[in-house]
Amino acid sequence: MHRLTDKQIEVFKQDGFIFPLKAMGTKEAYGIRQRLEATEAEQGSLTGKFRSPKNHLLMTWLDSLVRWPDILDPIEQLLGPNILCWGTAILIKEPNDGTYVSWHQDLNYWGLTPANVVSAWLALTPATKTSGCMRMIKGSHKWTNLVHRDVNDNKNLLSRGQSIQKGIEEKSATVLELQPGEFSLHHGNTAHASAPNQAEERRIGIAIRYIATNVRPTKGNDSAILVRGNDQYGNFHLETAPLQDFDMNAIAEHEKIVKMRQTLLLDKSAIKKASQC
Ligand SMILES: O=C(O)CCC(=O)C(=O)O
Repeated sequence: MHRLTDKQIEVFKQDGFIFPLKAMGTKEAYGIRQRLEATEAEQGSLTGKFRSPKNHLLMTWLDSLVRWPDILDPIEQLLGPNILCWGTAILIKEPNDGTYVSWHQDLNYWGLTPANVVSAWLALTPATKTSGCMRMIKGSHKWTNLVHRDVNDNKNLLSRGQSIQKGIEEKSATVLELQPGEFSLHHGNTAHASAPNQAEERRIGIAIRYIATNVRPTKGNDSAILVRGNDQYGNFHLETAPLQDFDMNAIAEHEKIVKMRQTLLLDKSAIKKASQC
């Protein structure tokens, strides 16, 4: 069990993020990368047709990852014993493909309140300054009313190109470098971004969105999967885990849930892809 120290919890409260934490060894991370790449080989690009915030409903290896004890234990220290996973994002930047993530706060558009929301971002390949790892602004989780604007750009991995308009001092950003098997945790209001991958290898990360069961959806009916404890609130439709990769029931569950999410997060004009981040 990897418990956070009191100091680490304090750093999270002050800064709005913490890294690097260890989920697994490099061999195990490589094993997960192989499962991911086998899925890509069988099903097609996970950033194209199968880009989805609910891939954990289709892939058993991803379902295991959202329940990974060495990730959930620190999450429990931050969110309490009853935890839902609201979404996952498979975030791949190919070498020199130019894709990036603009500065944003997740909760600006996720439609969740209160802000008991923490993302774990697990590296499956080295996430370095060169490969386009995340950058974050310390203390920005306490900022409110930051104006975001949707900026249309196909290279932006965000669904609507949501971007903070002003107030970010790039120079003050912390660079969250991670080795395979390591992860970071960030609060739902922490301002973050990432630059294109200029390394020779793919940059592969998996983001897992955790919420406490007392969180409520503010934009209509929403869904999540219980990963620890009990759900005493019933604020979310509870999703069903896949029994096998891409089996018929899993595909049907995924389709139903993704439709619900798309209508929640995207403007009708912007339904070009399901939102991941
Ligand atoms: O993978 C990235 O570079 C950015 C991911 C992100 O914005 C997130 O996990 O909230």
